[in-house]
Amino acid sequence: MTGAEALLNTFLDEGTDTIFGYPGGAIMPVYDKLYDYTEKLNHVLVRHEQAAVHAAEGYARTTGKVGVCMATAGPGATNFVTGIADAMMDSTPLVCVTAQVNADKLGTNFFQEADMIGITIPITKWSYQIASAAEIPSVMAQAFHIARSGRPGPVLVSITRTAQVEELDYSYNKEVAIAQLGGSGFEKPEGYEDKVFEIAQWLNNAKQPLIIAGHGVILSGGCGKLKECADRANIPVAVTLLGMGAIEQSDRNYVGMVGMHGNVAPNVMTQNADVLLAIGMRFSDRVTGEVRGYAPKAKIVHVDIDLAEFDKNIKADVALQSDAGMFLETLCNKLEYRERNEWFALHKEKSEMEFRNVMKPQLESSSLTMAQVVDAVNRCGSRNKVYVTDVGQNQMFAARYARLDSNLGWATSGGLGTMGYGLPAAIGAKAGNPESDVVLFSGDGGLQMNIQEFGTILQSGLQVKMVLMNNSYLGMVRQWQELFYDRRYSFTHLANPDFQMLAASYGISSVKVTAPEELDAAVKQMMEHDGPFLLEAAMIEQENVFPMIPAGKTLNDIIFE
Ligand SMILES: Cc1ncc(C[n+]2csc(CCOP(=O)(O)OP(=O)(O)O)c2C)c(N)n1
Repeated sequence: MTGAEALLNTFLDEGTDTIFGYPGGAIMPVYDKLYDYTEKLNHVLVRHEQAAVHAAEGYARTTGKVGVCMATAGPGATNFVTGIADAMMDSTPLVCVTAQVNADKLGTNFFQEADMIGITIPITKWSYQIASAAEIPSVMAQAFHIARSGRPGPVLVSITRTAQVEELDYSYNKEVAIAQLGGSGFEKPEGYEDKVFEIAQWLNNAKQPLIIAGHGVILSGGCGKLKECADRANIPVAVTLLGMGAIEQSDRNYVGMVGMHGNVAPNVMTQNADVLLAIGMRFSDRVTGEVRGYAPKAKIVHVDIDLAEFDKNIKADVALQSDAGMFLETLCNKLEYRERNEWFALHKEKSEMEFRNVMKPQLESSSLTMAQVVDAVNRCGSRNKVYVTDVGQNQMFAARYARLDSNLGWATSGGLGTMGYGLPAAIGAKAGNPESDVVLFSGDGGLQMNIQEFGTILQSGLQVKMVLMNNSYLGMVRQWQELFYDRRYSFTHLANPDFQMLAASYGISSVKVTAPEELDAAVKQMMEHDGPFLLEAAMIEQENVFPMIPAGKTLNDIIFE
């Protein structure tokens, strides 16, 4: 078969059911073969290559599988860059395939030649250029393995046109290909059990221990073990923005989300903990605030699969390289139950204070708030929901108020904070979860960053439920201008189109709400509608996300207004 056909067969051999992509000259041999594969492979035609990557991210994050996207050479390939960088920051397993000019034309500035290896080295786990068809099966097997193993991340495979049209004898021998990479995955090193025992002793002796669970817990499949550990030892568990879903929010040990716009209790508890166990998280600046004042009383235990994370932002007293799930499994039977009534009472006190001072006023406000919108969606419908957000205030309100149904029910752009992520990621999430209600929360700025993807919804028929929180501002930047730049609203007001007319032109039904009392009926209409739907919530312009830890301040410096 040809290299093009071989490439498609590697997708099938990897169990890929959906590819997000966009064709062009250099990748035409692959798209030509795809014409014969539509029964076996679902291809979602996006409207911009950046969206293909975000869609693959949304798919990966909400299915636990590797996301796959495909583009042509040159501008198609360079349009991937933001998405790839986003996936790298958020440890999202992707195989991104881009075409390249003929092998004998490499380096000649041939039409649509862009050096994707050079461009993507810093933002991929691995990147490789295939110059001959014979390499395709083994390189693709390696690509999928690298994307999903260890700390997951994006892999870029650039395939020359030559490799696509050449013939090869196809066989897919994954084990051999992976063995060629060397290494055997993560295995417990010497002394591992002793170190885990020592960590367990610290936790058992701690009066005020806190676990902070990050994305790594979800990626490693460690959520069940996390709950078991927390139950067994009676230790509160906080999550990061990307760790949302690692533990059920209704769990008695769950204390909320940490960080800049996190809940008060877990931030205060971080500052008062005597042992802080951070698992599968990287102490991002959005989590720690000013590092010099972070967790001043705590012995810090950092468990992560990526050695490079240790002592990068926060110096740990004990750092243990491990798969999060494997660590939790090893830890569990070493933990002992301790009463920690005062410690949990602190959580209760701070949560009630936050509810009284921030959440209740937002939920009961007479003008429409983002909190009310998220809350109304939570309350509607009985099917499993998957929440996807864009970036900005909408994202932080969603994070603060969304009630998740599963550990894969949440997709958001954390590390890179990429506006424009939401709409395509929701499309990918829906492609991967046809039985779930996929709900997007987006701002008016972020929606317009990839609004061309309405066309993808039109053509694919994917029933994404889109909630547009329209405040006619780049809200999060406006908030910072109000708080830290003397209310000089420099270029943050947006003159917006009529979003309902725009949606209608793509065959998307919609409703607009302007007052809290209209919300429930509109959300019900959206959820019950048999098709994609846009709910536009026209918000007040001045709404701010609180509590907040201003940039450069410590977790002690939470502001409420
Ligand atoms: C691609 C990109 N450009 C710029 C920013 C900086 N930025 C962060 S939040 C934000 C405002 C978002 O506004 P909007 O989408 O309307 O959402 P809101 O904050 O109002 O909910 C901006 C401009 C970004 N994160 N990503």
